[in-house]
Amino acid sequence: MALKNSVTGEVRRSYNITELEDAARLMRGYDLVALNAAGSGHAGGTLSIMDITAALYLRVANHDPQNPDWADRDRVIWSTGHKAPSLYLGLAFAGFSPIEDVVLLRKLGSPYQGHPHWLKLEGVEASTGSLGQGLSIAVGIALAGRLNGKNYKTFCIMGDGEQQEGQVWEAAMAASHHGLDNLVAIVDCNRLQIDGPVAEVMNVEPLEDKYRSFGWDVRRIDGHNMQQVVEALEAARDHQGKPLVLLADTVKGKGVSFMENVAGWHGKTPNAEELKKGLEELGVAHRIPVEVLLEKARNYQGAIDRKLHHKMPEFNHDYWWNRALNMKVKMEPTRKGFGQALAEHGDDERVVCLGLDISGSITISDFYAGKPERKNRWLSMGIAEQSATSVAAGLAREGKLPVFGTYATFAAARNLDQIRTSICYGEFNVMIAGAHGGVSVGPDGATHQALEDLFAMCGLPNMSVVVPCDSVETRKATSHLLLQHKGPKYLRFAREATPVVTDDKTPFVFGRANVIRLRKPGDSFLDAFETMLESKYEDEGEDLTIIACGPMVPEAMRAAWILKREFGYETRVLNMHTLKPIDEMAIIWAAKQTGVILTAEEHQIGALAWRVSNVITSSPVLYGQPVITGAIGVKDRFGDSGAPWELIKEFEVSAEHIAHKAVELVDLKKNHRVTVAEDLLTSSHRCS
Ligand SMILES: Cc1ncc(C[n+]2csc(CCOP(=O)(O)OP(=O)(O)O)c2C)c(N)n1
Repeated sequence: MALKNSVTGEVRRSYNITELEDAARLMRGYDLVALNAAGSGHAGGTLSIMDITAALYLRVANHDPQNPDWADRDRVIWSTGHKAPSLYLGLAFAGFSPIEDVVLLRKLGSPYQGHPHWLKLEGVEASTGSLGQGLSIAVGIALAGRLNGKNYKTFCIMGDGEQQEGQVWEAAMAASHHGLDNLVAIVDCNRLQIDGPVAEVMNVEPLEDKYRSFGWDVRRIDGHNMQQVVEALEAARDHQGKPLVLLADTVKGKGVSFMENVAGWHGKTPNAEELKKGLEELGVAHRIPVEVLLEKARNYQGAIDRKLHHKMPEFNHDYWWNRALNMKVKMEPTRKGFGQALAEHGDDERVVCLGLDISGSITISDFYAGKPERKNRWLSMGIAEQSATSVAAGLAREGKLPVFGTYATFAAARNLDQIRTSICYGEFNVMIAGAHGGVSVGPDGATHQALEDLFAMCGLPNMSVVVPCDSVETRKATSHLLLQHKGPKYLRFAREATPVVTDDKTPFVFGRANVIRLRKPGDSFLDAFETMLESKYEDEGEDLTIIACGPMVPEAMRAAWILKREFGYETRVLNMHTLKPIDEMAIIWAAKQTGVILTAEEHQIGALAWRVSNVITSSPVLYGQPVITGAIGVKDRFGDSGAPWELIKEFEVSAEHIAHKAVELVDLKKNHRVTVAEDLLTSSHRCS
């Protein structure tokens, strides 16, 4: 029985069915409060899994909150990482951590990341968030248990939509092949995923037959009948012979009437009114200190705000977006332009769009919105990025113009070999949308923040890579790549509302950079700048060049404003929207004419910086010419949960950071080049 003292073997606390039902109700209440305080997260699936969570953490699994690393403990792997709040509450109610701390969910630096990280919170067994990987981890842990002569059970919690990932079945095969009867899978069968009912997105049933044919024992249970849940889990603890899967029939949003069975509540959180109503319906309103919890969250947030404030380089004026009385700018999610272009060109019969269960959010569903006649060219693939990638290659082989997209990390990393071999090697006309790129995707945290995708995409022969700077440029880039450009193409854009800094008249030529110059600060940020093709630009003897791509272009423009107003420096901003093929001449001229090149990318430093450096160091025109370089970007670390604009500050990719670095570089050029270089030499000599 669970909650043991690992030293004495005594049971610390034993819950009966009524107590477990009560705990699950209360956990649901805390879940709603945490989601409300976070302002983002997953209500539906956290509520559907809560009864199983309570039974597992408070009664069935052997573990000791006083000794989280107890070698004999049962392991619980949350393959379905987006249900992290349920995991956190299971641990907290079991005594691993203070219950009230879960309200710090999804806040910057908090152990309660948007998706669980095993190094940040005791009791978390694995870092998950990319669906379909947990069962393989569980297989590994179960195999290790056997090798180490341990008797622990490994439980793995998955979603029913998640069953669409091929890796689940590779793991299922391995589990039975290795006879892992110390492994128990639990599938939260709530029958909904993001794009709608599982049966419509990509039918996974009959799951029972599938698992049986893979060599598993199978049991279907009512995932909300506590008696049945406990009995099934306890039997599972003693199960022998084969791996066992429990298919738990559940209701998404269980316990809150207006959330139950509504797909829209998958990734939504309750507002204050909905929270109040939800807590009342659960019958726990009087038992949860809501205000105290929310105050705790606000205090934590206050500390974050102060920390970030101190992290920001200071100038004489406040240049943050739309804070000054002038230089106003419109904000719009960059991803919108993608959907607009697909809607515009979707009548072309060659265009087919592949759905990967995140369609509304990345706007690919705009392709068929209000156009039922296009529905036959909307092909739902489910949560199966690897297969979809090769399906796209097959479609392209037959003359179609396939488009697919999802979070950039699942669109360009998980399926990398498929992109390489199925698409790039064959030079197929496939458009891949890496949506929600960069840290600014926000509170989902590191697993969902693509910061390496551009390395891989730029590294693939035949691949073209475009990183547009705003929603307007995203629309133009999508249109061009879709209909004019032949071959594999990767379009990377952000999730957040970002400044709109181009308009219909702004040139967009694939492979050709634009020069952006601050002319006259005024009411409109956009109108304060002049943008032209670099090939049409005449040198104006600027002090430096900032080369940027994606949402770093508006930041670079804002940096140019700071540099002009505070230091009188003139900046040439190069919008390098096409990363591959990169506009070499634009870089060479900028290096030659300004002598200072600073790159800015919302990515691990290098996708842009190293490509630019390569052009500079390998161009004979620049041999013997001093060029001072610097790079702004993420510095070899994983992302974090947090609000999008907080992360821009935390990861030091704001205009203020760009301007700060620029001053250092221009200073070197203007005054101290010799002294600083000598200092550097002397200090490296001392070190060696
Ligand atoms: C590899 C991967 N692709 C896409 C996503 C985005 N995503 C998060 S939750 C989800 C739907 C999951 O559906 P299901 O497994 O049924 O979970 P539930 O409905 O119970 O929340 C998707 C597509 C992801 N996290 N990982």
